[in-house]
Amino acid sequence: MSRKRPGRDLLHRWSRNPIITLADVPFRCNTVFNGTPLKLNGEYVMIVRVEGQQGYSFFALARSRDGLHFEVDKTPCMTPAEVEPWKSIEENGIEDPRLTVIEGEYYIAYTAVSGAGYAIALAHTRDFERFERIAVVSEPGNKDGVLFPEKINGLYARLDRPFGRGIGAIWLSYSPDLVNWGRSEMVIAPRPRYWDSFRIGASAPPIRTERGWMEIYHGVKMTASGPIYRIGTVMLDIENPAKVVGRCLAPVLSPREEYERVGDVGNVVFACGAVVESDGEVKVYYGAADTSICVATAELDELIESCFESNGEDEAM
Ligand code: BMA
Repeated sequence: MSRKRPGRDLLHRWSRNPIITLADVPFRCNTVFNGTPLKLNGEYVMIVRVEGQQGYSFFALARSRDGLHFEVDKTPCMTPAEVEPWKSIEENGIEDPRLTVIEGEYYIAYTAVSGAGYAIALAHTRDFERFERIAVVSEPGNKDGVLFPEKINGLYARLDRPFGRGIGAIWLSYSPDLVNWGRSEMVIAPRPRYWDSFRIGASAPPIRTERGWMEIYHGVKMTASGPIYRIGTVMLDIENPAKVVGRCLAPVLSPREEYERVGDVGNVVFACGAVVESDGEVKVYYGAADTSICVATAELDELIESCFESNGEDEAM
C-alpha cells in the first residue's frame, strides 16, 4: 500500500486495536501501556507497563499465541524494589521496559523513577517468572535505554536519552559487562522544523537489517496544546552505530485514532518493541495515549526504505 495516500501512515493499525486495555488486566490498576514483546518458540510474551491506581508504574506479563490476542498474568511480574540499592532509585515506580535477547539471555532495560528523576536500570530473566536486577546503569537524567541484541566489536552497546540542557537526543554507549558503561557519544538529535523537533528517544531495541541497525524511535513535537509523540525510523551503521546512514523524513505512525488521541496523555503513540516475523512482516507494539496497547504492521523492507527517503522530497510528508 502506498504511503503517499493522504492521511495514511506507513504502519497499518490492526483493525481491532487496542489489543490490551484496562479490561484485560486481572487486577485493579489505572492503565496498561508501553509493552515490549518477544516471540519465543512460536508464542509471544510481552512485558507491559501497568500504572496502578496509586499512581506509580510496574510490570506485568502478557502472553499470546498469535501476537494479537493477549492474556495478562494474574499478578504483576516485577514491582519497584523493596531492598537497597534499588529501593531508593525505584521509589516512584518502574516504567517503559525494553526486552532484548543477547546470546540467548533475556535482558530488560527499564526506567527507574526516584525522587531524583529518571535513571536507566537493567534486569535479567531466564523464565519470565523471576526477574533479577543487574545494575542501575545511569545517573538520574536519562531514560529510553535499549540494548543492542549483539555485542559490537566485543562490547555490549546501548542507546539512551540523557536530558542534557533539556535537549532530548539519542546517545550511544558501550560496556564490557553490562554494568560499567562509557565511550558515550551523541548519535541522533532532534530536527528543527520536523515532527521530531522537540525531543527524541530510542523506542524498540535496534533490529539488524541488511542495511544497518534499524532503530524505531519516538519523536516529539511541541504544540500550543502540548506534545505530540510519533514513531519514526533511523538506520545506523552495523560496525559503528554512532554513524547515521539514513533517517525517515515523515513519521511511520502518528496519533490519529481516538484511542491514540484521547487518554491519560493524549496524542501519544509510543513503541517499546517490535517482532520481525519470518515472512518479513514487522509487528510494532505501541502504547496509545498512555492508556492501552496497540499493534501496527509493515513489511521490513518498507520500514528499511523509510530510512532512506531523500531530503527535499516533499511528497514524503
Ligand atoms: C515519555 C515516557 C512514556 C510515555 C510518554 C508520553 O516520556 O514517559 O512512558 O508514554 O512520555 O506520556
